[in-house]
Amino acid sequence: MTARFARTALTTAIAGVALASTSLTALAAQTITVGHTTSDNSHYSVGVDAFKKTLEELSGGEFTVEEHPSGALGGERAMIEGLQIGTIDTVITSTGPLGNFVPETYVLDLPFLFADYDQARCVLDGEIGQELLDKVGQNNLVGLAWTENGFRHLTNSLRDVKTPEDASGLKIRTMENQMHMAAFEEMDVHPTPMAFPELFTALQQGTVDGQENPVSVILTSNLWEVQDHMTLTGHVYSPAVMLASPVLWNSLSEEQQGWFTQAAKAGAEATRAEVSRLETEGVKELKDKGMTVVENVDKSQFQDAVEPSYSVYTDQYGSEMLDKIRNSECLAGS
Ligand code: EAX
Repeated sequence: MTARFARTALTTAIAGVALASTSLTALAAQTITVGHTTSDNSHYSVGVDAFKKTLEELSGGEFTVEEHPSGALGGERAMIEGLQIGTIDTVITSTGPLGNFVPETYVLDLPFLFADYDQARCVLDGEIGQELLDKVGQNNLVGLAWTENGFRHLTNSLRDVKTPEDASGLKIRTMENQMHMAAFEEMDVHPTPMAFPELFTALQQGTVDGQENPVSVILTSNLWEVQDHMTLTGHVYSPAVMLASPVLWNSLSEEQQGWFTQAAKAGAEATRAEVSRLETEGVKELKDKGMTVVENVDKSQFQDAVEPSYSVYTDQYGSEMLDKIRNSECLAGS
């Protein structure tokens, strides 16, 4: 073999290896499923876009992300179960059904616990939020990051609700969450727990009179089509969390896990920005679509009405976590 021929052969071989490894990377790009119940123009979907972009960038294309919105993979409770057995990779869910899996998170579902977005975000981004994410991690789930659903407001098809008395007797769909149900029972409202994907039809068919959700959900899941009356009760902050399957998580290197956490945080940031935008702009849009919106609500009346529901929490779980939140710097001045 001449030296020249050998060099050419070597170059060809190197090129071949380079080509093979490029196509191997392309072949090996792992598709990560993300499930959520809201629509593909919701605040969660905005978060998925940021998650996808960040994860693809950080991993240099090693991972790609496929969104399954609108409850295509089931309701939130069913998706959480899917994570535990490894049939779904990641999920964005409200804390609605989460307490059934991680009871420590119920504290976040207490009505009127947070006065505004700043307080809630501050608690979730701090030590308490991390402690709760760690608890999630002890229950065959992985908590990637706290994200956001938003303050929940009451809607119904029958009448304007200005006071708790106006709400009395209404049949309201709630999430499958015992703290929310307890609060509504105190208001003499009949709570009907139901998975989100069943909600639109239930409202349409009059199985329930109303429901409660943040502005973004009411707007982007078209609930305004089947609900005429809205009251800005803001009766409870609805946290959301991005969860991963332990089956996925345990297959990742530490470096890869870091990419997922970072991407989930980027997703949460984008979601929060969208929630904030829609909190005001969305109300205007809902009015344009024909909803009557009771905006100036005497929240203290609603707060007084639901206050006894706190004992449902403290009787079962004590008051340590609740006191920790109330005494945290995030709530100073409220
Ligand atoms: O997480 O079930 C609900 O009402 C939730 O707010 C919704 O699915 C978004």
